[in-house]
Amino acid sequence: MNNQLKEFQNHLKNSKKVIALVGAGLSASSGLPTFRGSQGLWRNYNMIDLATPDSFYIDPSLVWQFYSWRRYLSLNSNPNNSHKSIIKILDQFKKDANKQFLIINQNVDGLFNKIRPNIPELFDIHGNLFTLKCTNFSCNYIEKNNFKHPLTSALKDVENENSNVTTKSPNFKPIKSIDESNLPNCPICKFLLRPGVVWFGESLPLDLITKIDNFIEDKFLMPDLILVIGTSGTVYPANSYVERVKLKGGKVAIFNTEIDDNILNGEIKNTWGFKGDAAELLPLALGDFESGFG
Ligand code: BV8
Ligand code: ZN
Repeated sequence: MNNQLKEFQNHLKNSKKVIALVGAGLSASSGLPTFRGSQGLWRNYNMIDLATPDSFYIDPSLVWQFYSWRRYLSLNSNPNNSHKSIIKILDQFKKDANKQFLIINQNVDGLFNKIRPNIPELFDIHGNLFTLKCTNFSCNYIEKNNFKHPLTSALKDVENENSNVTTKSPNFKPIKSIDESNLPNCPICKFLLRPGVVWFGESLPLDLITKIDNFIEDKFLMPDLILVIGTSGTVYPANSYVERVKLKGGKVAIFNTEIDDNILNGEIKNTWGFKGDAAELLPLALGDFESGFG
């Protein structure tokens, strides 16, 4: 780890444009389940199957109970040292007008916002659990930072049911069927509200996509480095940014509990790999940035 670390820190110190691409592994140490591996289950459902417009259309009661549980977990979790390390580095970069730092956040848990509510350099590309949107096409009601729990009394005992459910094992207790009138609905048009997250098959916020494209494709300042933290890299288009930074000559630093040996052994060009819990690794790898890594 140490010569890779020294090389990485040297490169970071001389970098002018850096992207941090973060995923569910960043919040794992805050107690939030990741999508893959054994934690990817909620009750007897694969979380990925629930995060689709079709699931919501077919069974809004089930999907709302899933998101109510995720809101409950996130409301009761705090950012960990990996979130704090990333914000610290961002603040260091912001002190230098010739430097740029961008956080591409795949997580919807709002944990960065618990450190600081509005961070212009933080792009929540998959939305946020605490944003609510109306499902009525002709109504554009949207509510941000709704931290109310439960959102309706029918959702109230979701957390009790689930608090004792380990996300590791399927839970065969029957899931309540809640009538749509008792699910969150729009204060303007009374239609059903949905979580303000991007589901599989839905496009990401176009304004963020455009800004990310411009950030990567800027001819005057190419990206020097992308930090790939706690993500399996399975979700498109988030996963495409790594290759795009490499094509621009940028280097890659992966922080993950699972890393291929060839990366760990330094066999992959322009790619460093640091294996372990991001909450422990990031303070080590980024901690002394301010002092220029001693
Ligand atoms: C789109 C919000 C087009 C909801 C999320 C076939 C092939 C390729 C692509 C596709 C395909 N079929 C469909 C697609 C596209 C699809 C996709 O990528 N599917 C995947 C599953 C194959 N993508 C989309 O649909 C996207 N939209 O393409 O639009 C379009 C254009 C125009 C018009 C219409 C459509 C939308 C994708 C967004 C989906 N929404 N989240 C919610 O959260 O409920 S994504 C969701 O899954 C999460 O937000 C997260 O981003 C993602 C999970 O990924 P990770 O974050 O990487 O988490 P994961 O659990 O996988 O991995 C955790 C990692 O952490 C692991 O590597 C683990 O080792 C590591 N780890 C664990 N603990 C730690 C750790 N590391 C460090 N420290 C630790 N302690
Ligand atoms: Zn409405």
